[in-house]
Amino acid sequence: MSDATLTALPKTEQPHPGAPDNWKRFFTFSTDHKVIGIQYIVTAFFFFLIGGLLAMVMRGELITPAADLVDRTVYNGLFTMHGTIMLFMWTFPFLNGLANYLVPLMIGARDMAFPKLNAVAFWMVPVFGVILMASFLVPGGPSQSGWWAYPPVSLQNPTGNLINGQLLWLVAVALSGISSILGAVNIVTTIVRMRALGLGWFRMPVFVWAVMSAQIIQLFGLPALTAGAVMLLFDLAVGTSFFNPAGGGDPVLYQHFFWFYSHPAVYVIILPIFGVFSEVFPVHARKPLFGYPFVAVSSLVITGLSGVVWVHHMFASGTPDWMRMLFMFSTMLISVPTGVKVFAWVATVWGGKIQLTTPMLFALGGLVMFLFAGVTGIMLASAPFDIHVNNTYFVVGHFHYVIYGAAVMGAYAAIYHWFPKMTGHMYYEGLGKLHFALTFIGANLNFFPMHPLGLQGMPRRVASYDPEFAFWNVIASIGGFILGLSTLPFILNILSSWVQGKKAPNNPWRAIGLEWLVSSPPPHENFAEIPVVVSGPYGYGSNEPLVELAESKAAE
Ligand code: HEM
Ligand SMILES: [Cu+2]
Repeated sequence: MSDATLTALPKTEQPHPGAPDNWKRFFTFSTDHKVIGIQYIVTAFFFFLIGGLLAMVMRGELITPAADLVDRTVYNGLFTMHGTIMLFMWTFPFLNGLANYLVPLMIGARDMAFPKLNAVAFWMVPVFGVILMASFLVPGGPSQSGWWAYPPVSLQNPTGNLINGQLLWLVAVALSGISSILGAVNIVTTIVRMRALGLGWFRMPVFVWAVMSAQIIQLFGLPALTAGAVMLLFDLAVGTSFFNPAGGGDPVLYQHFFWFYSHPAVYVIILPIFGVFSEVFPVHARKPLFGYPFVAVSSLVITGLSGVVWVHHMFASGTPDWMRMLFMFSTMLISVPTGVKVFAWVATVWGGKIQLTTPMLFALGGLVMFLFAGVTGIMLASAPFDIHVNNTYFVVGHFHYVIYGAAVMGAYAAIYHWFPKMTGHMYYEGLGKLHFALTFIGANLNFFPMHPLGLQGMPRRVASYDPEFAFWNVIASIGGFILGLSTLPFILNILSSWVQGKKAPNNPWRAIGLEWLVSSPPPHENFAEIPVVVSGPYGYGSNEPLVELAESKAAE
C-alpha cells in the first residue's frame, strides 16, 4: 500500500471500541458507513410505506367520480404529503443509503471521508421526518400546496397560526437540503480522494461514476432549493415579500429557484439507478458492460446538461417564446447521453447467458418502463405538446413511469442484488418473483391509464372528475391496490430471510467487483488489507484478475 493511500484512510479504521455487534448498533450514532447505509435504507422504506398508504387513499378516492371518501382539502394534503414523502423521505434517503453502503466497498476504502459528518447527515433524516409528519397534527393539517409549494398558494395560511402545515413543510425541506448537501460533500470527497491504488477513473464501476455525477448535482442545485425554501419561509412567517405579489414580490422567481434544483433532482434520482442497471445487467447476463467508458462518462454529461433544462417546467408560466425554444432544445439533448446508456444495456443483455433472478427481473422490468417514460418525456419536452397536456394526468403518468417504473424497480433490483452482501443471508427467490410480478403488473395498470386520461383532458390534483373519465380511473385504482399489495411479499421476504435465511456465500452471483471480495456481511474495517486494483470492472468471460491480492480469495 502506498503512503498516499495510507494517509487517505480515515482515522476510524480501527473498530470502534465497545461498538455493539448486533442489531442494536443500528440504533446508535454509528460512524460505520455500512451501518449508516442500512439505517438510511430502512428509514427510507418506513416512509415509502407511509407515502404508499397515502397513495392508496387517493386511489380509493379516485375509484369513483365523486369526492366521497375524503373532502377536497384532505385530498390536497394527501397529494402534497405523498409527493413530498416519496421524494424527500424515500428516494433521496434510499439512494444515499445505497451509496453509503456500496461506494467505500466498491472503491476499496475503509469508510467515507468524513464518518462523523456522515452520521450527522443521516440522523437529520428522522428529525425532519418527524417535523414533516407533525404537520398531520397541527390545526389546519398538512400543507396543501403540492410538493412544489408555489406561492402565492403556499403563502395563504388560512388558519392564521404561526405553526402551520406549510411552515413545518418548509422547515423539513430546508433541513433535508442541508442534510443532502452534507452527504454530497462526503460522497464526492470519498470518491475523488479515497480510491484504492490502481483504481483509476476508468477502472471505477459505473455505479460509482453515476453516484458521483448525481452528488455533483446536489452540490450546485441544492443551495438554490434550500435558499428558495428559506426565503418562502420568511415570506410566510415574518411577512417579507420575496415571492409575495401582494408586497411586490415575484412568484415566478420562486419557480426558478425551485426548478433550477428540482429538475436536476430527477437525475440525482435516476443516475444512481442507471448505475444499478449497469452493475446488474453484466452480472446476470454474464457479459462485460458494452461501451463501458461511454456509459461512465455519459453520467457526467447528463449532470452538465441537467443544469440548463429547468425552464421546461415553466413553459406555461408566461415564459417568452425564445426561452421556450432554448429550453426545449436543451431538454431534448439529454436524450443523447441517456440513449447511449440504454443502447449499452440492451447490447450487454443481447445474446448473454441471462439468468432471470429477482434482481435481473426488476432491472429488465425497470428498463422497459424507463423506455416508455423516455418516449413520453421527449413528447413533453416539445413545448407545443407540453402546453396542450400541461396540468393533466399525462404528466403524472410520465413521471410515475420514471419514478416508479425505473427508480423504484431499480431500487428493488439493487436491494435483491446486494441483499446477500449486506445481511449475509440469501432472500427467497420464489417470494422475490411473486413480488416482481405483482409490482410490474400493478405499476403498469396504475400508471398506463394516466396517459389516455391526460390526452382526454383529465386535470391533475383533483379529488373528483367528470364521469367520462371513470373507466381508466377504475383500472388505475385496481393497479394501485395491486401495487400496495406487492409490498407484502417483499417485506415478508426481507424480514424472514434476514432472520433465518440460508447463509450467503461471499460472492453468490460470481460477480466481479471489490465488494464481492470481502465476506458477507463485510467486516467492520471492510478490507484487512487494501487491495491493489489491476484491471477494469467488467471482465466477464476474460481471465484477467481484478486485484492483485485477491486472486486466491476470488477462487472460493
Ligand atoms: C429521469 C427522470 C425523470 C423524472 C424523475 C421526472 C420527473 C418529472 C416530474 C416529477 C414532473 C412533474 C413536474 C410538475 O409537478 O409539474 C415532470 C415533468 C416534466 N418532465 Fe420529467 N422526469 C424525468 C425525466 C424526463 C425526461 C428525460 C424528460 C425529457 C426528455 C422530461 C421532461 C419533462 C417535462 C417537459 C415536464 C413538464 C411537464 C409539465 O408541463 O408539467 N422528464 N417530470
Ligand atoms: Cu424537469
